[in-house]
Amino acid sequence: WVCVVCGKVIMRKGCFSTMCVLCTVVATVSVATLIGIWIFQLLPSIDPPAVLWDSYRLPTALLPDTYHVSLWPRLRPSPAGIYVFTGNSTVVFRCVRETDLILIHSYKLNLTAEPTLTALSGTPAPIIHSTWMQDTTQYLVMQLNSKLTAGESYVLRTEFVGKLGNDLEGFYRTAYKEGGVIRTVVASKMHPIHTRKTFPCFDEPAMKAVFHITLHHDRGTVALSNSMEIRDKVDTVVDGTPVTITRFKPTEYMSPYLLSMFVSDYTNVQSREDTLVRVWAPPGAVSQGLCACALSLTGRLLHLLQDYYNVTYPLPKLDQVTLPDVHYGGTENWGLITYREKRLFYEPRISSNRDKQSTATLIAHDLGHMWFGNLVTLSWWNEVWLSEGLALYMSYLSADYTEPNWNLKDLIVLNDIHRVFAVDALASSHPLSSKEEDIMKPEQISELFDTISYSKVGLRGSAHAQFTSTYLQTFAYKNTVVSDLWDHLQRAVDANGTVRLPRPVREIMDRWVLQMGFPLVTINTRTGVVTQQHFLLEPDAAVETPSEFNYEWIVPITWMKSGMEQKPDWLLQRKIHSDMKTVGDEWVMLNVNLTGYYRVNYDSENWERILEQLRTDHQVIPEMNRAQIVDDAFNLARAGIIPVALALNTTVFLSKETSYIPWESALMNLDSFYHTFDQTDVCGNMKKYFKKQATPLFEHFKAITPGWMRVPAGHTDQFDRLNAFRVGCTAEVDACLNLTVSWFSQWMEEPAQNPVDPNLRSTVYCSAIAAGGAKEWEFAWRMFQNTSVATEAERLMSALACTRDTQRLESFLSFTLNPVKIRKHEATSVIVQVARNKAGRALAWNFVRQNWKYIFTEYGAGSFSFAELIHGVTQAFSTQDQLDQLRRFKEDHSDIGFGPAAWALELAMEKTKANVKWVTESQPEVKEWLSAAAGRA
Ligand SMILES: *[C@@H]1O[C@H](CO)[C@@H](O)[C@H](O)[C@H]1NC(C)=O
Ligand SMILES: *[C@@H]1O[C@H](CO)[C@@H](O)[C@H](O)[C@H]1NC(C)=O
Ligand SMILES: *[C@@H]1O[C@H](CO)[C@@H](O)[C@H](O)[C@H]1NC(C)=O
Ligand SMILES: *[C@@H]1O[C@H](CO)[C@@H](O)[C@H](O)[C@H]1NC(C)=O
Ligand SMILES: *[C@@H]1O[C@H](CO)[C@@H](O)[C@H](O)[C@H]1NC(C)=O
Ligand SMILES: *[C@H]1O[C@@H](CO)[C@H](O)[C@@H](O)[C@@H]1NC(C)=O
Ligand SMILES: [Zn+2]
Repeated sequence: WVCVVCGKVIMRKGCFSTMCVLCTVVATVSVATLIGIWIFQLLPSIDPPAVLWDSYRLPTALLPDTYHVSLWPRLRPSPAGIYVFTGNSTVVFRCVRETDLILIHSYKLNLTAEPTLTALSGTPAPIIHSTWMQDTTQYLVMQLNSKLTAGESYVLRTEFVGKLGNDLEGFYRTAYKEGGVIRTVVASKMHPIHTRKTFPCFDEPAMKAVFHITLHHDRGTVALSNSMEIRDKVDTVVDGTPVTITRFKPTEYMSPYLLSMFVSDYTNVQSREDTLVRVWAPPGAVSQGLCACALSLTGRLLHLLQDYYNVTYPLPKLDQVTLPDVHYGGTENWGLITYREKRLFYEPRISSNRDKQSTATLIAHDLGHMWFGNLVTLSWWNEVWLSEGLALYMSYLSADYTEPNWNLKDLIVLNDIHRVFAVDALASSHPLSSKEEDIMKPEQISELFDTISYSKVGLRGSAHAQFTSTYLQTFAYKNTVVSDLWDHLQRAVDANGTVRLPRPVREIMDRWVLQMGFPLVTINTRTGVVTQQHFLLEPDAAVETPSEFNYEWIVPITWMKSGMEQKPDWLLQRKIHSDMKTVGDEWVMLNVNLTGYYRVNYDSENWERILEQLRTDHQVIPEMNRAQIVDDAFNLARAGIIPVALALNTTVFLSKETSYIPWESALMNLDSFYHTFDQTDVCGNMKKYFKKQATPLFEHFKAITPGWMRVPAGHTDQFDRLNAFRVGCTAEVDACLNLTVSWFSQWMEEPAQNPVDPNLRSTVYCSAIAAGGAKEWEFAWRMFQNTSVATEAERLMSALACTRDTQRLESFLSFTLNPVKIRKHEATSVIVQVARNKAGRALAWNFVRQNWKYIFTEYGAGSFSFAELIHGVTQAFSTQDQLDQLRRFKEDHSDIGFGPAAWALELAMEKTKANVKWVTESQPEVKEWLSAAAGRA
């Protein structure tokens, strides 16, 4: 991120002026807030349980040192017809406080022998008097006949059998198809609390230990784990079954959730410098070269991160494997990262630029976790946003380094900040950090991760290598709490000498982290008075979360005046500041380049001056702020703070705008505006206005890329071109529609020769299918089933939802209940895509209502993102009737519940309520504005 005060950035060197520190700091928060949406279940305080095994947190009397774990996944069903794995585990733990009770996490495991306990020293150990499973808190409990001695170490051995399900959690099985043959793969996802489903363990992030893993697996398959395999693999026969036994070197000292195991017949591509890097995939994918891009990116990123942090990657190897079924992007297991395959594969002829960008940022994110998260781990899940935030910041920073022309640091505004703003402006939002005791139960921990899609989180800040490096070095192999980071930041500030912060770092940060939401800063240019207030999309909404800071923030104010002149920056520390010397006839603009996490409002004269500047020469205002002005205005209008006509006025300059970022921001706002109002009588004029604004952009790019045939060199220029095309087709510019139809029919005539530029494909497919009929749809469906390239499949799948034929949409929806047609992890996406189509909105909603029970009980959270589903399906709700339906939906299904979607449902109701109010109140004004605009056309 470009830090304003320091001007240029500065990839390697930190900058430590006051404002830069604040940039970092405030930026941390912005992500952070998004991550804060994980943390929603604020519970009444829990009474201390009467017995230890009723507590969701482990007692600290026993601390693990090492584990030896031996597992055997069985790829043929047991006589009872279920898939299982068998195993045994030995854990050495220290007793730090005497106790006659052993509590160790274990869930859904059946013991196949009595656990045995011995003392490491050889002296007699207490006898295990009784053993039972405590399912609510997920413990294996062992009551001893006498106490363990403080200072002694003990060895506990267990033997067990567990289910090798296809639920994508813990140790599980999945399959991929190649050359028409289905092959089984055994994978794992322990993060955040599934290690306990694999073997009994102290399953909390602060319970770090060294793990020695051994895997029994079918001959001819390859087994992988976090550390390097030991060379002398053994082929043997156990219980009449031929197997290979692979042992792995001891892992680093690490949290149990970072474990990973993988058994497959995959092959790999590899490179070796200091670290052996391998990318594993099905043999066909590897031989097609789909992993080459990931391999080369990984090598470069690993280098960069080690230099940047000045901390070596501690393992001798880094494996990355692709999985066909997962709904997350990647999981940062130390030394064995797993990815969703379509996010990792890259095929130059078929993948778009956006695919490449997403691969680079994803790898960078998970590599960033090798330090933030794996080497240094947050003590408890309530503060997990910090490692996510830092990993995210690093993902942009380092992806930006590998692809300097991509402008990634600016794109973060679109990708992340706007999304965070949207959620965090609701009264039902939540602070970033919750209290440790509020996140206790397994469901709560899972929910933290369920509502986020890792790729959506963003973090900005100025370069911060200096203090992150000392932070990492100080806390390597340890656990931290967030205040450790503030202390480090404070020390860095103090050590610099030239920097003076008006308040301690922690005091500034607490306001951003411990209270939800963000400020709206208002400047009155006539009086020079600057104020801040908690910004709420629905100002009358009751905010139930109290804040000890009274919703006051310490806000870094950056600003510019006409002619790009930049003034010294300062901190808004109170609700009111009455002395900003800006009075004059020139326009004033705050939050230059959106370095601060706040929205801005002005007095009407200043708004008018800014609009005038946009009309006459919009490029005087930085791109990022052109985007932000539109976004702020629409949100302020929704909150009833400014007239909706003013928000619409901020879109007038678009007819001259050709840059990607402002257009993308405007599109997001206009799109949601359009969907909110498309059930009213302003619809026709709105379409006309949009078409009028979009046509020049379409024509501009058509001209500079003769007939859309030339791909511009710059990354954002390519996005620009794509956007222009998309805008053109969305606005139904005839030239655009004709082009898509003709390309698509060319393709239908010669399916082996797809004439469409990969970057334009999503738009072309969607618009051709919308315009076409059964023939086009069937063709796309066939291509969808036949393609082996995941990104192409995804494009086709989205496009299938674009048809206007409601019967077809209905049957497409029903396919989501049949995993043979639509894989489980794609189901959410299909339903949401259908809901985005105006013709499918009601169908998708009915479908979710009717099938909720089935969806909820049949598809585990591992394959279905319930929160995303609710959010996606209700996004355009804006009528009283829809609000009533939402309420009824909540009542009707209270018996089975909503799991991780419960909060999404609350947000949906709040947002719908705000929409209803907005549409009702502003419709006449919108109508008048649009008919005047149509008149001007
Ligand atoms: C705003 O960001 C742009 C693009 O990153 C940069 O070129 C420009 O210098 C920045 N403006 C200021 C005032 O920092
Ligand atoms: C302190 O910060 C300034 C301004 O960012 C920087 O130029 C200087 O090198 C820093 N000094 C030290 C000792 O880190
Ligand atoms: C564990 O035991 C229960 C109860 O006997 C049984 O239903 C379940 O199938 C067993 N699980 C495994 C993986 O064997
Ligand atoms: C890297 O860290 C080492 C200590 O581990 C330190 O001596 C060295 O100065 C650091 N290098 C840089 C460039 O900060
Ligand atoms: C919007 O722009 C029109 C035309 O320039 C102007 O007449 C009107 O006052 C503006 N409305 C607001 C609320 O700014
Ligand atoms: C775990 O126990 C050892 C002996 O201590 C056996 O040699 C292993 O075969 C066994 N592992 C499994 C998976 O059963
Ligand atoms: Zn992450």
